[in-house]
Amino acid sequence: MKSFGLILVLCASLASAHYTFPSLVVGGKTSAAWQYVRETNNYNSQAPVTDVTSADFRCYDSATNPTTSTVTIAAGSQLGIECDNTIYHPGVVNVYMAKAPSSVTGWAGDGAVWFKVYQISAVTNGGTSISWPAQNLPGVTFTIPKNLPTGQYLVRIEAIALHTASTYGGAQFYISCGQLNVTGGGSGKPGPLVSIPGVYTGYEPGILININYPIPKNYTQPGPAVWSG
Ligand SMILES: *[C@@H]1O[C@H](CO)[C@@H](O)[C@H](O)[C@H]1NC(C)=O
Ligand SMILES: *[C@@H]1O[C@H](CO)[C@@H](O)[C@H](O)[C@H]1NC(C)=O
Ligand SMILES: [Cu+2]
Repeated sequence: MKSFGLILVLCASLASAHYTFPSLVVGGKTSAAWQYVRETNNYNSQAPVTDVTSADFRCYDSATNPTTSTVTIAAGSQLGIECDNTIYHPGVVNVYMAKAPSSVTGWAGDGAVWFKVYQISAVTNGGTSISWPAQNLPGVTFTIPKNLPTGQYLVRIEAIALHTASTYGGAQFYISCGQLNVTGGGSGKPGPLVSIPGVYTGYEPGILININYPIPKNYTQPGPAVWSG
């Protein structure tokens, strides 16, 4: 319980403890901040979203009305999504994508169009320990599925911080949406498809959870299974 109190104090006192995901890494090159990522409302405050039902749970950009460029990337190659800090808090990561009907510029991402392409979960050990492989990473890197159809996509990262998640609405979501032009794709059928918001109620065992005591025996990653193509 001692370390739980310490984390709360650190969280409240250090704005630098919070983070955004403003850059993409394509072909080993890191983009400028907000070049290919829609500028989020928290670009300055870095504060999280906590209401999983709000419209801002999707891309967190209602206040910025961002115009963003689109980066071209080949299916089967690596995409990085970089943090402006590190993923400071204990928690997990999900990355979703959604295919735009035509140009992704200005496309909102409405409807059941989102599928998961990557996740970093927790490591449990029958109740003796729990660890968070995403914690302190400078960002995430994953492969755009080789069979993903060619076209334009939104790519949405959510880093879920769980240090204050033991009451409803306590989990903190750090969110960004980037714009991708995927080339050389295949004929895969991505799924399961979900709506965002809508994918979570906030009562999931991996979202409403006390990670400190008792130490969770198991951890259930929020959201659908990863589509790997
Ligand atoms: C997407 O990539 C194709 C193939 O390289 C290119 O012709 C097209 O202009 C690109 N579109 C955007 C929006 O970057
Ligand atoms: C652990 O597994 C049990 C049994 O399936 C489930 O009820 C519980 O919600 C899980 N706990 C977490 C934190 O995912
Ligand atoms: Cu915090």
